[in-house]
Amino acid sequence: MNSSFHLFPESASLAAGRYDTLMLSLTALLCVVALAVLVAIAGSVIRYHEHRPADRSHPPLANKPLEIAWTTIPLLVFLGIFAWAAHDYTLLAQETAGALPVTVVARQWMWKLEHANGKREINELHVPLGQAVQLTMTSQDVIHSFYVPAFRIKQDVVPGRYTTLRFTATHAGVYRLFCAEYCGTDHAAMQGRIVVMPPAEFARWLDADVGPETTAARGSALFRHYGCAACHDAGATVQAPRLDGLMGRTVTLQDGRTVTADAAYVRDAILTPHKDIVAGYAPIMPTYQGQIDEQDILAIIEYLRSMGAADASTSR
Ligand code: HEC
Ligand SMILES: [Cu+2]
Repeated sequence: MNSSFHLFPESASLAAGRYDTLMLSLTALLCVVALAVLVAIAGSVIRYHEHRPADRSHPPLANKPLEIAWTTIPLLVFLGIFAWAAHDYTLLAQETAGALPVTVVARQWMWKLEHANGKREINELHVPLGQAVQLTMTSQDVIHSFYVPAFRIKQDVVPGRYTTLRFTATHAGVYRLFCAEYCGTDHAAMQGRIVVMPPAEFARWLDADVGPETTAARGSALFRHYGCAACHDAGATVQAPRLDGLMGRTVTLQDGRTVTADAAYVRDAILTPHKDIVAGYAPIMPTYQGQIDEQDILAIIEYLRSMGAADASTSR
């Protein structure tokens, strides 16, 4: 990073390219409109200057086609811009199959990140160049916001729910990560770095000093540690649903509603088990509210995911 003046921050992701195009197009359009208004004002000032002969009778004038045109054309143009921006925006939250999963847990005042192989980082995220990365984020205290100007991405990180963010870095380098939601005394210090590396170098980095367990393996151990296995594993004497193949499946609840088992559903099942009861089962699962932290919940979800995703046709 050099100190010379930049009108825009560096542009280092696919989203950055998309948003810059949108932003510049919008600016260009506004310039055209502003210029047209300025020309009209300047023209009128000259033409109707006090000392110039001009028709000042001001006859009423109606021109329906003109009025319809200047109403509908801008309307269509701005609706078009809305559709364009909305499309770009949805791309950030869309899950992609091949994306590299990274979990993010924010707290006052740091970022805790974990890769699927169990490698953890604090205030620093290493990612490979040119590969999609999928962040699943939550907060263990207040609302934070994950903001990387060079990637043109910003997403609130909210306690009690998962938000996602997807990006593909397009330039190797080191970029700044900020918290963009005022979150207390040291909010300004809640900063980090995103390190974008060539894929081979990233693979080496990812495998170096990695802990003994993948996130899924840690989740599996936690599944036993918290006693989940005693009810949910095959052979348990308790009547509880098997959880393999759960992720992505449609679950029918006791009150007749159906929900898709995603990360948020599992999190709720663990913390507020009495909210959504699976059809055909008794509400005997204990709540783990206050006993399990966000990173452990994410690890259990990763474990459930590793037990196979459902094929979309199975439901119950
Ligand atoms: C005392 C037995 C028991 C324990 C311990 C237990 N559960 Fe459950 N769990 C159940 C039962 C019974 C249900 C079905 C009724 C319901 O939805 O509450 C269930 C439902 C679930 C569901 C929804 C399943 C589906 O098919 O939609 C998930 C996910 C889940 N449990 C995860 C866990 C996790 C993770 C743990 C450990 C942190 C755990 N459970 C601990 C008994 C238990
Ligand atoms: Cu913050």
